Amino acid sequence: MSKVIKGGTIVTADLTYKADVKIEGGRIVEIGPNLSGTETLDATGCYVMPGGIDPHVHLEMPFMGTYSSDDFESGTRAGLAGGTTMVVDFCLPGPEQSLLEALQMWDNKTSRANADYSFHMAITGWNERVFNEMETVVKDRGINTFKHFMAYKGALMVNDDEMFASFQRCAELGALPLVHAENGDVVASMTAKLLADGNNGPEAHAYSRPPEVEGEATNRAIMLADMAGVPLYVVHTSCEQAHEAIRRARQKGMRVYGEPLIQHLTLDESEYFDKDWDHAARRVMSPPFRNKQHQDSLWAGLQSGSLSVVATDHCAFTTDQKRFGVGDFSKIPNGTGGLEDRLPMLWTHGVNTGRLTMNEFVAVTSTNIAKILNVYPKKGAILVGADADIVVWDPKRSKTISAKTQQSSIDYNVFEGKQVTGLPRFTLTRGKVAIEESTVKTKEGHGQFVKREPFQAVNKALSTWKELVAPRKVERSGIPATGV
Ligand code: DUC
Ligand code: ZN
Ligand code: ZN
Ligand code: ZN
Repeated sequence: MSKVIKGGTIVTADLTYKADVKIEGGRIVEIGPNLSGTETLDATGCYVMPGGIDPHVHLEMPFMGTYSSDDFESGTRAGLAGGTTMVVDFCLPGPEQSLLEALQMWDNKTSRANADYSFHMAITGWNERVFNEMETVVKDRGINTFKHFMAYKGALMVNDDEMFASFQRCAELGALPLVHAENGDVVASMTAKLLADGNNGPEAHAYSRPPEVEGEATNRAIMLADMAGVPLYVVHTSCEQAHEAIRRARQKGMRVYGEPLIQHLTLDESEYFDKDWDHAARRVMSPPFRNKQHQDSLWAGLQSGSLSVVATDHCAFTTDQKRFGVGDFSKIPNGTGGLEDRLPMLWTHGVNTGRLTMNEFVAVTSTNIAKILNVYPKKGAILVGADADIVVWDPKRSKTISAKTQQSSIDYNVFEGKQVTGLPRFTLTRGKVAIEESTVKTKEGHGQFVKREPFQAVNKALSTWKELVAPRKVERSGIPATGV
């Protein structure tokens, strides 16, 4: 049994050319003109691209007194409907829970996944057991990324000493640390002040976490990563202050990667001033939406390459869940959806406007993150031997985004009413057609865990200042007596 994607134009992160793609056993086996196979998928007028990889999702996540509503079944189905063929979720150990116990819980959520997935492991506390288990997580479980929350004080947040220790451990293990960069102490104090002053609506959520708290934390994490001698990945980069810190670090030669979200690129803070409480609360996420200047900065970063990846932080809560926060914005579960809409929205607002080339689109939705996560070219590539995770993209297909027709299980969509042009004709997950135009053919349980090897030591080179300040032993005489 073989399939041939016929008559399309292949678009990868570096090339655009006409060729057919032949698939067997879930992998690409041949690329070239005039191929034939048992089954043909017509790609006339379409671009054949590596499926999207969303490295930042929270499916069925226990958070703020509830669980995010999309699980691995509906979440991966939503992804496939929008051309995304792999997701990476965050495994969050609870207080006192070991990393391996938490992983067991996360494994148990995935049996109905429709597409391939992987996990990042969160470091939510620091002790000898965590230190030891990190090695097992990397070497035995194939997880080479560790997430650190610099916010969510009293819950997920780690302090600087813990984060620095974990960064050093990542360096030893060939793992990549990730940070949610917001100054959690300052957010907590601003939240308390806003509530005490009677600012309890969803707009106050945005006031409680201004761009400065993100810029400060991003810069701090970068400096600590440099001291630890490890690269750094900054999730949901939403503002110029954070982007500026990342640009500066990269300019110095540091491997620091920034990840703007499709929501921050296309929606702004005016959403919080809608008179309707539900409208604003549904858009409460951290970091919050920013103004136009910050959006321009993020687009510029994608164009110039100072920002590397577009993700979603898909963390969907229903309107009823959002209403936990009526009268106290700090109780509104933080999170928005986006898995199904990331590629169509980025194509519409990036490629169709001329801000991004098609090749840049593939780079920031798939190939760059495949390389950063060390799964390239199994994922993120149209190459012989790669997994046939492919989106056949019809640049002429349009729709109006609506909760009524989405795959996500929630009752609204933050992009409701937005027109997109550029949609999948087919989405294939390891060679299986999961989406054919608007027909969903996903198969529960098809998704597999993707193991990710640790990085080579060569991926550690950062600035060299440590040599300049290496402790130097000084022999002294004449030490004054004390306590006399
Ligand atoms: N931000 C959100 O909005 N939701 C999940 C976690 C996060 O950091
Ligand atoms: Zn976060
Ligand atoms: Zn509204
Ligand atoms: Zn997140």
